[in-house]
Amino acid sequence: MERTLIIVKPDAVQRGLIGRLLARFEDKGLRIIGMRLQKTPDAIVARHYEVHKDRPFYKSLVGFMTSGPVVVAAIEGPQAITVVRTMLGATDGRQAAPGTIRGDFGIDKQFNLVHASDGPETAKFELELFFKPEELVSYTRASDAWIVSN
Ligand code: FUP
Repeated sequence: MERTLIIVKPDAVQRGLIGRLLARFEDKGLRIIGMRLQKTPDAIVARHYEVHKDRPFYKSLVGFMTSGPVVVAAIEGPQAITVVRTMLGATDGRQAAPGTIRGDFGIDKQFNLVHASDGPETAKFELELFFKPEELVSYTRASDAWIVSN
């Protein structure tokens, strides 16, 4: 089992896509173990995107990510980090394959709907940045027995 962090970005919230996007993760068999709607403080977004701080798009990206509410969620499942990244598709909606979230819902690089952690270390860092330990809930669903065989 792995845990990963997703952010339903401001463009997706403004477009009324929260439910449809979260449903994709539930449909896949992944479990939401923490979730919150929030306006993210500049300092948190700056830490989250610190790796990009010298890139030309950084200022615009931070402005976008703090422009309105987002939904942050912790998601659990077998190889969840890779599975969720695959579900997102390429960064730019114009290149993202049909069937992926960005391929199906977007046509832009910045307005690309959902963020997800890109590896185990990033997932740990981002989960700790957005959630206190007690905000993550360990549980199983009745359906889990029919989603993962062993
Ligand atoms: P991803 O891992 O697919 O979310 O993309 P990156 O970590 O490479 O980039 C983080 C975010 O920066 C992207 F979601 C969108 C934004 N970005 C731009 O706006 N312009 C770029 O050229 C590259 C990334």
